[in-house]
Formats: sequence, structure tokens, C-alpha cells
Amino acid sequence: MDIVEALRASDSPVLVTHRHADRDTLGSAIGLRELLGRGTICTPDGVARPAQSLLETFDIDPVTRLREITHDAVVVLDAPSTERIAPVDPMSPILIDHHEPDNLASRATASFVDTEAEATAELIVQLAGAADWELSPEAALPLLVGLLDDTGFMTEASPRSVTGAVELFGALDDRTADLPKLLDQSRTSGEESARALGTLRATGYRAGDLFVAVTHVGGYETAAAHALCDAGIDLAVVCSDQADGFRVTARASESFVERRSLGGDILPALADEFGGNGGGHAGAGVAELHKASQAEVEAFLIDHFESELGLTFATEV
Ligand SMILES: [Mn+2]
Repeated sequence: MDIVEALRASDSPVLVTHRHADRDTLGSAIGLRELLGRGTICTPDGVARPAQSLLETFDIDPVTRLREITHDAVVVLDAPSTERIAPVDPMSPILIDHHEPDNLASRATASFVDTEAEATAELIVQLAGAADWELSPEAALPLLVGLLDDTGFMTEASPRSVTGAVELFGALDDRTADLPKLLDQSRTSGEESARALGTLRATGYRAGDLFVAVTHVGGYETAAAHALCDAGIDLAVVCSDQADGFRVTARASESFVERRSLGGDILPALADEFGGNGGGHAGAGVAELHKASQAEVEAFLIDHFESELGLTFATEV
């Protein structure tokens, strides 16, 4: 693979995670650094709480800006667009990702993008195989944490993810003892509030066998979206006001994804309509809009589904 050559050619790579780094992006960066035996980790907007124990376990103090360090290559992990890694803005990155391609794909000098992969960590395991890099326990541990997190602890795993997980478990050796603290799933009070408030405030629609809910919270949007999905909603749309615009966080069920992709279709359509950027995976993604309101987003989505999918939505649910 060209990407293996590009990685081998770099003496001082910087490994860039997406904003608000989760376990997959950070686990992939740490795992790749262990495999390469070199590299500096850059988290442009810090690290989300569930991923912070990875920093402690591996004693990593990431930089947040590229100018803080000398480097000869920029490797972007688990992010398709410059918006997702802002303010980092590399001209010719090496890209490893499993989201729907966006503007980083066209800039990349070498890339390994596979939207069928359940996690970027899964792609790093494949790279290690192609490059014949040994999966040490220190490389396997963060990659397994990323893979388990992005697959909902294997509940959404493909056969290929399962194969990757088996390989990683096999390579863990005595680092197995570190897994429980790295995979802590307890919720903060903020997440608990967002789950409850997001559910209480939701407006529901139904079209045939599809249930759609739109709600708003002040933060922890993902927790609110998961609460709605746990209740059987096919498309959960969570709105939140941001200092510089309006964020739409969405999660969709399998039966919704069979008809439309959030990251490939719905969220880019919102960005086209209201200005901004939208993308992600088929079943999960975010749109950062310049200016919009919940009522406008709701009206646009219902109209979009009715014209694109031929569905008629009713608020009587
Ligand atoms: Mn990911």
C-alpha cells in the first residue's frame, strides 16, 4: 500500500485526531504511534471524557497546534474534513478514515479510506498486517478500545471487525488488565440530564414504520440521541445552539439507513440549505450550520423525506 510507504518515509509524523477526540480517533493515533515507534499526537480541540483514560494510561500529553512541534508529515485519523480537525489545516495530509469522504480526501498525498469499516482502529489493524508491523500489547490495547467503542461494544460489528477484535485480544497479553478502566461506560450527570431532557422535549413524527424525533439540549447531544434511539426511534435529531451557529447531531436505525445515509445525504443536504458543513457515517453524524433554528431544521427534514422518500409524515404518533 502507498500509505505504508508514506508512513515509513516520515521520521517525525504528527498524528492528528478529530475535534473532541473520542476513543476511536485517539486509540488509533496511540496505536499507530506504537506501531511506528515514533510520532507526536495532536488533539486540536482536546479529548472527550471517555477517551481521557487513554491519555493517562499511555502517559501522553498531546499538542493542540501543529506549530508547537517540528514534523515532516501530518497523519489525520478518523476525520474526513478540515472542519473536523480545525484549526489544524494541513495542505497534504496522509488520511486514514472510515467516514464519508469530504475535503481531506482530495488533499491527501496518501489515503486509506473505507466507509465499510466500523472503526478507524480496524483500518490501523489492517495497515499493520499489510506493513508487517508487529501488534505489540501497547499497540493492541488502544486499538481495541477504539474498535470496541465505535462498534457499540461489538453490538454493531461486521465480520471483519470481529476478526480485527480477535486479533487485538490475542495480542493484548498482560495489558488485558487495563481494559476495564479504559472502557468505563458510566454516565456523567450532564449526560443523564441530556438523556432525560432530550426525551421530554422531543417532537415525534411517524411515516409508516419509521419514527422520527426532533429535540434540543444545551450539551451532551450524543447522549440525548442515544436515549431516543434506545427508545426505538429510527431517526433521532438533536439540535443545540452553539456560540458560532447551530449544531444538528443525528443517529439513525438500520431500517432508516437502508433508505438514506445521514453522513452521505441528509446532513450534507442540511448544510447546503442552511450553510455550514455536514457529514459522518450512514447511521451517525453531525451538521454544523451557520444559521438555523429547530423549527426550520424540522420543516426542512420532513419536507426532504416526503419529497425524496415519498413518505407522508404525521405528528400523531
Ligand atoms: Mn471512528
